[in-house]
Amino acid sequence: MSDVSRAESPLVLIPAYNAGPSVGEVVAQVRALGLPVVVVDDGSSDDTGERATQAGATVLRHPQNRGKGAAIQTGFAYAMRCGTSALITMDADGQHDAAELHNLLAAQAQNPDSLIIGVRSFDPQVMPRRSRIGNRISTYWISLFARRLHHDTQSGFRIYPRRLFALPLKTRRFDTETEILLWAAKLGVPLIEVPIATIYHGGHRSHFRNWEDTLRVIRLVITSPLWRVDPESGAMPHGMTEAL
Ligand SMILES: Nc1nc2c(ncn2[C@@H]2O[C@H](COP(=O)(O)OP(=O)(O)OP(=O)(O)O)[C@@H](O)[C@H]2O)c(=O)[nH]1
Ligand SMILES: [Mg+2]
Repeated sequence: MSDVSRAESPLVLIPAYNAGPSVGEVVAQVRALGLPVVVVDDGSSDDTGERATQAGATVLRHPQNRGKGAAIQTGFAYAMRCGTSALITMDADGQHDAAELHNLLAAQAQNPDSLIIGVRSFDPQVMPRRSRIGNRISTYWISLFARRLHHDTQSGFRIYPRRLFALPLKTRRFDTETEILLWAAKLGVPLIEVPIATIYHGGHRSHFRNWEDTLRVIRLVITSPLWRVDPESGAMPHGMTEAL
């Protein structure tokens, strides 16, 4: 039995959209560590759902594509129903190495109420230019607005503590992971960063739409100072903590 399967088992969530060629392998690697996996198949037109099921995941399906953030929120709702104390997210395209789950889980075991983020290197040797520029700019500005230092704000390899499962999120696409970072900072949820490998496969295909998704993130970040947390109770707006 591996160290991971002996640890308290959080749930692994893999948001997936047309990830048929890679999702089965990702699920199989995580299942081999003894962790439960849920894949949110976000209206894929390929065999993403079938491949994930065959590899041992529970598959939740959106009939139409709603975005990575919407899939993460479906995962949060599922995690709350399961009573899971923490939710791990990994990408479906093989850019996260399941073997590194040990490191993230070790950090989470020592800091169970923290947000754990796998941080990639932005070294030109390992990250393509386009991604490097976007990642550097977003990490700088999001750190400024979050008022704490982040080293990789776009990484999807994370562990979310239960406190973040019911945020009043307004976004649905690639901006959701930023919205969660900003809320975590506002709520004082500690941030722990863990180095991970930077993996770009040959023939890499991104769903990130440069202009559209970047503009969404900018709009979100510049409005974030207006979001309010009740200073007395530390509660989130809309009574969201009652659901926890
Ligand atoms: N559920 C869902 N998942 C998505 C969607 N778009 C992307 N994803 C998943 O989100 C993960 C990251 O998407 P990518 O397109 O690789 O974006 P990225 O990793 O941020 O960008 P790159 O650095 O270019 O790879 C992958 O696991 C995708 O399957 C979507 O519309 N819905
Ligand atoms: Mg990717």
